[in-house]
Amino acid sequence: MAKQANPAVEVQPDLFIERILSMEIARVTERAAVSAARLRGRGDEKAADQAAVDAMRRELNKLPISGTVRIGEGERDEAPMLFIGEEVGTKKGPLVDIAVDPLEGTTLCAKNMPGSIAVMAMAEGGTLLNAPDVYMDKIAIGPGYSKGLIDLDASPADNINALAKAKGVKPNEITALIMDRPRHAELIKATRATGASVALITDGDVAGVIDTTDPEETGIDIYLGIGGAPEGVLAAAALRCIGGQMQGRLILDTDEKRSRAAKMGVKDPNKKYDMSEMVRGDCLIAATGVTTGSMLRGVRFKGDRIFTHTVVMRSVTGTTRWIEAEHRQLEKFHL
Ligand code: VTB
Repeated sequence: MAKQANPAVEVQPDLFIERILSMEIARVTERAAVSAARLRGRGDEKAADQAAVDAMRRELNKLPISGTVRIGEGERDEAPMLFIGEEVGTKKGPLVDIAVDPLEGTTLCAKNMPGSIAVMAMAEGGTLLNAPDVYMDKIAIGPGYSKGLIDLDASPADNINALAKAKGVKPNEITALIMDRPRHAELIKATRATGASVALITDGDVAGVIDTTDPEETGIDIYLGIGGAPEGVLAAAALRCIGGQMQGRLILDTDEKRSRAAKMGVKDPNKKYDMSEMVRGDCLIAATGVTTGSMLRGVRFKGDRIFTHTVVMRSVTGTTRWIEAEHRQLEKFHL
């Protein structure tokens, strides 16, 4: 009788590891979120960020991967931990690129305002854009539209009108999410001039971009404007998993920034990146709520129990998992 194949060994080894990692990655963001959440509302952004970084690094180093941080806390000389280029993991596993923002929305956490998250992405080795910590001009919409419907170089009016037409609504039924910054005064004016509604956020544009993928739930149709480049790459990873369109351009407006970017392999400082160029391979992304936001509930502490809310997305299958976890406060597990 022919020997029965063991399904576990039939799976391509890399894919198999990646499936296991989709649970492990949740553990990493859960721990970072819990550590940051203990410092919610204390007015100390640095302390909250540091707590999240420490926890994320500790958990990352337990993962069976040979990881390299591509998007991290900063460049080596300014970030002692999770700096760009740092190697993480047990080094016994697949080569992967890592993008982290242990506390996205440090100000939101320090002020105990909605929407701070712990977030990280993992992609096949050598496939994540090596972006320096500069600004990025971004545009994003959710899934279901023809490719090229919106363009970073088109005017807000052209983009809003094209989106409204494709959605079958009037421009005044479109809502654009923009970060509330003086640099966006013209953009906000031009967007409102189309009749569209503008929703402003003070921080946290990874979640802001993700909001475009579920307009019925979030009320957001399009993301426009300038935020951090690292946050742009993380958002691109999420959209690679959920679907949608995104473009970004690094803002390299000084010689110093251009030379930093060049050292990281950016050949054309004016390049417009499609999301598939920011994240070129298969990826996984996880985010855990620190303070409650549009997408995730914040960490809740109840007696000796801790409750976390996490989303894990995987590009290979397009699966999105929502994980409600109940943890016990155990010091030996750093909880
Ligand atoms: C951006 C945005 C982030 O900080 O990096 C922003 O992408 C910094 O922009 O989501 P400013 O210099 O204008 O404050 C966040 O809002 C939070 O880290």
